[in-house]
Amino acid sequence: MDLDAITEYSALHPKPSGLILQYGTAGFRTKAEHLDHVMFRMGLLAVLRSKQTKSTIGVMVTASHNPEEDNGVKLVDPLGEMLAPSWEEHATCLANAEEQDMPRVLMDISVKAAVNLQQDAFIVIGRDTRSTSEKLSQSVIDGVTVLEGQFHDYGLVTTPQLHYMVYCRNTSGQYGEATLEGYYQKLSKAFMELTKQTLCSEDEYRSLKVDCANGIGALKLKEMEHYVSQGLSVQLFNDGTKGKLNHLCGADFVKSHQKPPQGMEMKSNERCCSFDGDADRIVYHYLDVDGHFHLIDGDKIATLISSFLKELLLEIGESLNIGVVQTAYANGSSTRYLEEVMKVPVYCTKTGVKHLHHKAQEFDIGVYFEANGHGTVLFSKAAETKIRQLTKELEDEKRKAAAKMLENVIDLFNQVADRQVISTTDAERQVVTPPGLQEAINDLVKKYKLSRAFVRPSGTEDVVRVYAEADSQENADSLAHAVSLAVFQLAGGVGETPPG
Ligand code: G16
Repeated sequence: MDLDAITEYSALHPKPSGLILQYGTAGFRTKAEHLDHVMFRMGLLAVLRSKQTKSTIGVMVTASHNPEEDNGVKLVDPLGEMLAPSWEEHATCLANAEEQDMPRVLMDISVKAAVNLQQDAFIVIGRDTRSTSEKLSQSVIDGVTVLEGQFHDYGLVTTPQLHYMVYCRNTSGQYGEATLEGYYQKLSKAFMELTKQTLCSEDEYRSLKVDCANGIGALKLKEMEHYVSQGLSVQLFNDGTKGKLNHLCGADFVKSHQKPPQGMEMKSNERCCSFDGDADRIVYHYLDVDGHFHLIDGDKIATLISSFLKELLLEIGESLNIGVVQTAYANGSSTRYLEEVMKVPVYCTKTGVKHLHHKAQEFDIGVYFEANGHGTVLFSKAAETKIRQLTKELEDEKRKAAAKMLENVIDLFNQVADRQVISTTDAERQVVTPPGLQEAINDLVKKYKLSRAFVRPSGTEDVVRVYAEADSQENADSLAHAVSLAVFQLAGGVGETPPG
């Protein structure tokens, strides 16, 4: 490690004094102007992680659903999953090190993590459409090159695309070809095969209006459109030509406001969906004949997918186990439905794709979705092998067709993964500190029927999130407001009191 070069280049990416940042739910996130040093340092860290794992590591520059002014960075581990927790700690240490301590902190990490510094390193980099992303990804590249890592810059890509590239490269192309063309080919082939086997041939099932949140999803869907055009006809809205990223549109807006995105014409019974800023969330929605808005969020998507998979397994006559993983945000009715009607075991983890993904790996087939639209289905290696084998061995036509459908589902799902006053436990459903807050929430919840509420510090924005459900929208709103006031009073809220 050339410590002099590190010191010299690090001075070109100075850390604003006093700034302390944390590797949060999905990496570092804050105002873009505070991130240059973090990007440079994550370039350095990615090289160390690559040397340690002897694998390609990904670096994605994005702040996803956050406002346009924010930016962020997350590292992608060898199998396309989120960075290992012990390395999140190294990332936080390195991001917060004072300038003069940088070489020492890097050496400490190398020793602690037993990094062989002689090993080659390869990093792939991607970014979203934020105006600050290009310059910030250049700072990542500066960090990579100063440690003599090799890199490939994929430029503008969605977060799932970068995860895919990492996984492909680390499986020597077995998972797919590490190019955008390879990504579109793989997904569209599975999608087209699957739709051929279902009742999707009628036009009304084939058209989809897509709210692209004015982000990268628009560019990439335009590229992908012709690969799937025979099975799906998409109409793009909020494609970034005029609106602002994530502003009054996109999956986060639609989910949290429970209303249609601006900039999209919706007629009754048309199928619509929304992406977020880096296109790793999707929620569906439609207006019914009376013009009422309905949201098909992650909870409902998980329910539909697990029902579909259960039906296929039943048809094949295979007893692979299915588990569904949710977070505290999952609506209580969806959990009850899955457990009591579908008879599928449901587990709850902390917010963050990394937590859900980890739990979902325990099953033959693990379905995980956050209510906000992040999610996928994981097949264990053994389950995948079994299913692929059945497509060849089964003689009964119906069973064989069901096995083939499952095989296409495997290929269709991109299986790679993903304040501080308040602390929580029980998968973030119970507050531990400040004292008295959980009791206050319990008292409020008792006043409403079929109600639940919880609060937790966000890991991506400087806010406390409040969740509430009850037997009617009005009661849920009123409970949410009462809980917000309790948070404000007991956890030292700043600014104006939450409006009713
Ligand atoms: C990220 C994470 C998600 C999480 C969301 C909100 O999403 O990947 O798992 O649900 O942040 O997290 P928090 O409530 O801690 O702010 P994204 O789409 O912004 O990357």
